[in-house]
Amino acid sequence: MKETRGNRLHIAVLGKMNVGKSSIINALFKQEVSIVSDYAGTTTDINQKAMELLPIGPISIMDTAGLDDFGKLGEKRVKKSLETLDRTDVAIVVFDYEKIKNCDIELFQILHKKKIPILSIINKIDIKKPENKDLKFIESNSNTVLELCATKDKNVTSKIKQALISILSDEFINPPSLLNGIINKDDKIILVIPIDKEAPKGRIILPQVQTIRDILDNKAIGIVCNVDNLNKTIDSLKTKPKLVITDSQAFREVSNILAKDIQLTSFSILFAKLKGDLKTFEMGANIIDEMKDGDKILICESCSHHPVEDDIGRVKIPKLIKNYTNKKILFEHVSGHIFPENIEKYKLIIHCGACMTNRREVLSRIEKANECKVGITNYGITIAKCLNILKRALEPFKN
Ligand SMILES: Nc1nc2c(ncn2[C@@H]2O[C@H](COP(=O)(O)OP(=O)(O)OP(=O)(O)O)[C@@H](O)[C@H]2O)c(=O)[nH]1
Ligand code: SF4
Ligand SMILES: [Mg+2]
Repeated sequence: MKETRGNRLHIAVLGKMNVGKSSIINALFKQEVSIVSDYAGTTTDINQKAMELLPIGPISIMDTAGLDDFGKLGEKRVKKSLETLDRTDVAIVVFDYEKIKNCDIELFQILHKKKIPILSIINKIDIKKPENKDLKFIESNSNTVLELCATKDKNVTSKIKQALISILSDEFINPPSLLNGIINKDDKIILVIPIDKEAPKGRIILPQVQTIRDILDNKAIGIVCNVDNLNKTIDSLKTKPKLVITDSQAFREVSNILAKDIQLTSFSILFAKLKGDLKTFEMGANIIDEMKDGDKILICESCSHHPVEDDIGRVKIPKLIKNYTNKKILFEHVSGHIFPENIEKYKLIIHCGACMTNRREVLSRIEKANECKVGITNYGITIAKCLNILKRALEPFKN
């Protein structure tokens, strides 16, 4: 789906001349977005580029002219740089070892007044750090501070993404709704909810409740059924449903029953989108194709629910992967807010649906996995992959 300019997270990169603003942008995207030179005043106009910054999503980055530019032309440039703040969602303020100037103090004042979250970056730490009192001043005025060397640091992208994830407002971290952009008013949506031994007595689980609420919020029509009466349900409709959402456990059966022209996905995949990032999770699931004997997979559960017989993370997923790959794969499990430091030893991390945690935590884990070059995916995507229906299950999100 094409994002409008208004939905993009707008990031302004500001600071004095020559501190390395353009170098940081180039290091963040690993490409030459902006011209860099040792001449103070290289960037003379706003350089605004629309980019994709996974797992955060579509962003618009604004490189600006230095705030200590001088002369008639310089003052005009400073004015233009500060005008970006009217459309800025988060500011990256760059410093090097040079002393704080009035323009830095004024910038912080404007940002505080506009309530714009601030990531301050102290650049060129390969040369030296600013004085302690300046460091303290920067820290006390920022939401978070990073120390970097834009020209040599290998992890600039990951460090900046982690920092952004930690300070962005919920509005940018959480997608507007579960089914946003997928369903429209009056669409018929069938929900397949098998009542098996894992289903809690007398109620339905949170992802299903949330999906029903989302269907109602979108003024669409929700129809709930079992796998056994899915065919009868479809036959009873005058027009075909826009989408069928099934519990992952019934994915194979539902996929076999449904005509190919009816879109199908699972609750778990909806939650992969809501709580994580579909593109990253799809790439992660495709790593299953490359698995070799002895490779390790970390199963990561966000809460320590009581493991039941046939538990999805401990029994079902390992079994599915074993059948799909025919390899001897080793599985380890963690639960709760624990996320191991040394994830490099894993070939893949499979995250649960994360219904009891927030997207910020999952995004932060995705970024840690990216940093260590370890694949990451989630339960629903893994199940669809191992049942050879991932392409179909992701189709509704690709329109
Ligand atoms: N040693 C060192 N040099 C750096 C670092 N980051 C940037 N530079 C150098 O600093 C100079 C200025 O970098 P730019 O990225 O053009 O700085 P800028 O803030 O965009 O500058 P203006 O556009 O002129 O305001 C260039 O020569 C860069 O190569 C760093 O971390 N360490
Ligand atoms: S947070 Fe994860 S482990 Fe806990 S119930 Fe939800 S999907 Fe299962
Ligand atoms: Mg520049």
